Amino acid sequence: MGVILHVDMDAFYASVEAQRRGLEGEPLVVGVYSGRTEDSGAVSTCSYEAREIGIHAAMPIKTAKKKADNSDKEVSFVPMDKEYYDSFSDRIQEEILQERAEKIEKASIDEFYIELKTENYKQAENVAKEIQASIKEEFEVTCSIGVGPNKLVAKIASDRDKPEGLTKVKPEEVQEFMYGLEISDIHGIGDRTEEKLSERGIESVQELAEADPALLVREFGEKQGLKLREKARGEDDSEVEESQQKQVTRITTLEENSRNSSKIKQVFPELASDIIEKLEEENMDYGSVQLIVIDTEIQMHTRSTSLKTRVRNNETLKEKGEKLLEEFLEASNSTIRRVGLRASDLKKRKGQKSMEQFF
Ligand code: DGT
Ligand code: CA
Repeated sequence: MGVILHVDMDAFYASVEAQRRGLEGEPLVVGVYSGRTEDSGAVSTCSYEAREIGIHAAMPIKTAKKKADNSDKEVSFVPMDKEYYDSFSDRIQEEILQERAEKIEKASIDEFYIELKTENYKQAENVAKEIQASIKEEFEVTCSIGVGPNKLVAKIASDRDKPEGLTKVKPEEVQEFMYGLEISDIHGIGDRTEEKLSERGIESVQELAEADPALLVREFGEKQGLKLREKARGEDDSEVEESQQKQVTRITTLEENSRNSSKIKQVFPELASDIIEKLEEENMDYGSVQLIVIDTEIQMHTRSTSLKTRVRNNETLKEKGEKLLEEFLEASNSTIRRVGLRASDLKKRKGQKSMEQFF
């Protein structure tokens, strides 16, 4: 296995919103508003500048606003726009990370594991620096990266120095690195487990790494007991799993807001052929079609349908999209502002490549 990188975006939703609104370097809070009253809801995440005045994820918006009032800074509150962050994340993956990875796994909306071909840590560190610089230049947001011999160590390392950190742990440094942590720094060891360990006199990572396996097995069962000890030793043999569930989406804004299906459908041929072009490039077939509708209230609606077999064909995409549109308009009285199609449940086509790629 080559060296593993774990890339974790800094204050992700907040950084994306700051970039979008030209508010970089300022306190900004992304809220999930429940809509009951103007301020009901919770903080999804916030910029590091907002963290400095005591605001944090999951805090009620009301509390966050009080903190903002008590500081001398101007704090921006913006609503969460998950779809936008999703496509931002996909673009970072497609435009920056993919080409540098031997294998890549999207672990969450803002976290990626990358397996490199190289076994050389200096080279791996350079790739990490390059990724940080490119993301900053192309997308105007930052990330922290951990470099290590496996996913476990790389992930913990990416957390050590945030924002814009780069932490490298070579195989011969793993023990020292792990022993410098608290048990709670190790991902996947929860509060309950930590408590149980503490009851058994195991309070440090070193104590866990050197614990009697028989005792751990007795307490936590064979599988989990041994796993805990391995984690404390920084051992992890899990693979970087290339995600198969990719999708290709194209959305467009209508010339004018509409509920007229034959008018709306006019944009489908172009959306479909853009999607098919991308699938050609990737040599992939799709097994599911989605319609995406954004109404005049900026609400997003989706409808989807699965196919019996995977295909890569323009007509099916268009026809399924049209059918979903008819159904949507029948069931809803929204007026449509933007419309999109998505091909998902994708799979690489086996066998020969398309003629175009062949030549
Ligand atoms: P970081 O990694 O400490 O620099 O900060 P974030 O904001 O990137 O935090 P992370 O990596 O734990 O989560 C990634 C994104 O997931 C974050 O930007 C917003 C979202 N998120 C995290 N926690 C919550 C939460 O409690 N509620 C909601 N709605 N979203 C959350
Ligand atoms: Ca993050």
